[in-house]
Amino acid sequence: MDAYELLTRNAEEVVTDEEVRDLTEDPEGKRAYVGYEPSGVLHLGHLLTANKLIDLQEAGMEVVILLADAHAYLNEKGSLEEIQATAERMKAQFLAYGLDEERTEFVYGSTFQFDEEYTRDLHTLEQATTMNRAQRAMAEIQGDETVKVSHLVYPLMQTLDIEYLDLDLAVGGLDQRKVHMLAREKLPELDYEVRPAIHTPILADLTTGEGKMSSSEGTTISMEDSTADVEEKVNSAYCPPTRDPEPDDEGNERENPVLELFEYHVFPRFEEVVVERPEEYGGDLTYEDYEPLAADLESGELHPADAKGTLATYLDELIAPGREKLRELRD
Ligand code: NAL
Repeated sequence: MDAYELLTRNAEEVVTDEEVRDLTEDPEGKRAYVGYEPSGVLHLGHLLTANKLIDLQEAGMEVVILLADAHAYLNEKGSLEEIQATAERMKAQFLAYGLDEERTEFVYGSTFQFDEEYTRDLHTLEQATTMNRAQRAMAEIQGDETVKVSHLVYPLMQTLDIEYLDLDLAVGGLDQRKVHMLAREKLPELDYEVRPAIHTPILADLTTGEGKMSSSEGTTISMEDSTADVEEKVNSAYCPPTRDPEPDDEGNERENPVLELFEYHVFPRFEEVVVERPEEYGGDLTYEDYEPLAADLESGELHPADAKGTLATYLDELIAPGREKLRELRD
């Protein structure tokens, strides 16, 4: 796979394609970043962007993971000390998941975000941005609770971080796109450069196929889950024999979350997927790509129950090293 393909596969959006193409001319040593508000346990949402980071490292890029402790504080996730303790556990799980230690740098936001020059730039950015614009940039990240001033400062700091970490590429889930668009518009006003961005999709809830998979509501899978937990969650997943399920009775859009997990979590990390079946049910099926598997589910060749059993096995293998790490940290 060439660098352009590695950077863009499974991405929902690339801003802009031309800028990302330029980057892939010579990716060796270029720096991509992703930021996370620290949380104690990684779940499939974190791991989707982590898969993209692994792609970038394979293409020769360096990855900077911003442990966004000050951002988590602004977003009311606890005291700064609590948040930092959580971040250390997060770091260990990322490495266990398969990020290349040589090509991964972890940075705490608070190590540079309280510096004088940064603070001055932040105030300049505050002058340059309307409250309405900042609020819209934050809407997808913060949800619809009461908006505090801290929630408006948050996207401005995320904008400045792109400059202060000296990065060539921003990576994030599609929920970060409005912040990245704000950054593209505002950084030049401070005479800083514009950076391209790659956005990964937001996957649907496992049980309903609706809305977005998250740890706070609905069902996701985390590094804390046992093998039995993974099996149980995947077995109760919504999995009609189609890629495009009909909307539900209230008109809510639905996805097939089992197929999404194969596409975005399993195939990028395994050379092949084997569905084990007894001879009387047709014997084992082997897939090297997502498309034939999805086609077999649609045609009836692959039964949803077999798809689920196989998915559970592969997801369990992906989270096993992180689960082990968490256990070690606890003992
Ligand atoms: C991501 C987050 C916070 C600050 C960042 C700064 C620079 C680059 C990426 C960053 C976390 C992200 C979230 N907003 O919703 O988890």
